[in-house]
Formats: sequence, structure tokens, C-alpha cells
Amino acid sequence: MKAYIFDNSPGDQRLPHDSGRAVSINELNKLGVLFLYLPEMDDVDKLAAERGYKNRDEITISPAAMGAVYKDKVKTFFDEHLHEDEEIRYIRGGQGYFDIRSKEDDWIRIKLEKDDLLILPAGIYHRFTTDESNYMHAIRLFKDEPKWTALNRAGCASLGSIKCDLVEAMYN
Ligand code: KMT
Ligand code: NI
Repeated sequence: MKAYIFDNSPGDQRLPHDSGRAVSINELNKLGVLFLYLPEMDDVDKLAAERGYKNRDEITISPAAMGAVYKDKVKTFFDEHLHEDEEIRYIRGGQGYFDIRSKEDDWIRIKLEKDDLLILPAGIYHRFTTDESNYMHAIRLFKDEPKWTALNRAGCASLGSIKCDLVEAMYN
């Protein structure tokens, strides 16, 4: 795991975009974002039970696993959005970046790789991309039934006062 302020330069989202400003785990914790390095699946199971997680699925994000839709999927994951439940991502292989919004509305980029586990609080704006290796294998843990609904920020903003949950994009 490595976290830093995203450099906001245009160009391929899968490049590091490292501004050189590091972000500490403590700063992540202040935003309600928790990070754990957990090589043992047993510990993940314990954590999930303690936090009341009932469901999980496994996803491989790669051209080999997804075929022609890979590009679109990665584009969709990279649209700024939030979820109504806390959720856990446990990386089993490959690498990728979760970008989350700081209090100042900067992007904090979190690089995750095998055995990294990230807990995102409910309601935090984020987006995800693979890196140049175009491969991530992850377990997604959900509190209840998997909720694929992502509330897209751009959609909400453009609708002004209309309730955000009317704008839904399927994330399955
Ligand atoms: C999300 O919520 O943005 C995702 O689940 C991205 C794919 S999981 C590595
Ligand atoms: Ni998401």
C-alpha cells in the first residue's frame, strides 16, 4: 500500500499520477478509511464476521477475464461515485488504485496489491482503476445483499436538488 495526492494531470488513469505528496495511514483513518495488510484469509473472515459482513464475491478485472467489456468496466469504475454501505476490498493479486476524496476535495490515490485490505466508509466518494498491468483479482465484501448501485457524483450534481439516489448506474 502506498497513498499520495493524485497529481491531477490529464492522461492515462492507469499511470501512477504521483504528485510526490505522501498521505499517511493516520490521515486515511481520519477520513474513516481503514487499511490492513492481511496475508491470512482466516483473519479476513474474522474481520468480516466482527463487522457484520454477510456477503462477498470475487472479481478478476482484466482483458482476459472480461474480454471486450474490460475497457468499459474500467471506465465505469473510474467514474466518481459512492455507496450507501461501508465496504471492504481484499486484494488477492495484481495491482490497482483506489482514489478517494480528501476533506479538501483532492484525490488521494491508494495503491493496493496482494494481501492489502481496504475498508471504505459508507458515503465516501471514490473511483477505481487498474494500473498498467491491467490485472486485479479482488474479493469484494458486502454488509448485506451485494449492492451494485453506485451513486455517481457527476449525475447528482447535474440534477441539482433532485435526490441523488435517482441516479443509478449498475456496477455488476
Ligand atoms: C468500487 O466500488 O469502485 C469497486 O468495487 C471497484 C472494483 S473492486 C477492486
Ligand atoms: Ni465503488
